Amino acid sequence: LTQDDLKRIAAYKAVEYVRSGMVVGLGTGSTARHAVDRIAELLRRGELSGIVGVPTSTQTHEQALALGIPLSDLDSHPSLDLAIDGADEVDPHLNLVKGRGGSLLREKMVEGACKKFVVIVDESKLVKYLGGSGLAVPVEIVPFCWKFTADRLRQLFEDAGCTAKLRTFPGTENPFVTDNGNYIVDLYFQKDIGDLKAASDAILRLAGVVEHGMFLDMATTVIVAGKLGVEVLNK
Ligand code: DER
Repeated sequence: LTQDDLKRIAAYKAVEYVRSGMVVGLGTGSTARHAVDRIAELLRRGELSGIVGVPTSTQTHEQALALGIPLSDLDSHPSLDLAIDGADEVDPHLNLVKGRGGSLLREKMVEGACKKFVVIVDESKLVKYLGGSGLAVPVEIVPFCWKFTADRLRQLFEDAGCTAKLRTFPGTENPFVTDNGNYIVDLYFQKDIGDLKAASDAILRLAGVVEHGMFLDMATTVIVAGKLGVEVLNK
């Protein structure tokens, strides 16, 4: 079983939660991609009908459009039945890090507006504490004086050995720009940042910050596909 097989297994399991007539948040990334494909397949086979998809990125919008999934948005559907999306990290309390694909703002808006948020991961995403994988916790910031904001973010977590790095397009010095025209600063921690709610509040208090990639107390179900099988974790 390759890692992509595990992603597909988790995604197909999540799509079992989709009922005909639902408004479904469509996630972004290599795992969520399989869920979007599966929903389209079941619509084609007539096993699902009347589904409306609300995409969490232009990337997912294009994928779903090409597959013929009827699409809408939060303005028309302020409350969704279900959202399915991947994650970069999952801690034991089902708190998440998301956003390494750069879509965290629209993901958090859509997934914050749904009754049920089903997260799909392969087992490599499970961590003891957020930031624990040594990979980034993304923060979406306005481009104006981004150095100032990046350094304020770094100072917030000085005692956790934080470094802040502007995300650039791979192999270039050009800043990555999100679907919303903003930049992303990736925060790297050497130690556990402890109280996640306090960390979230401190980040969001900085005027230059738009949103961060810690999804606290948002997932209702996490489906973990591993070599030994699939585990369904409920809040
Ligand atoms: O960038 C994102 O928020 C993605 O959903 C990410 O959290 C998971 O992407 P992956 O399924 O490609 O690992």
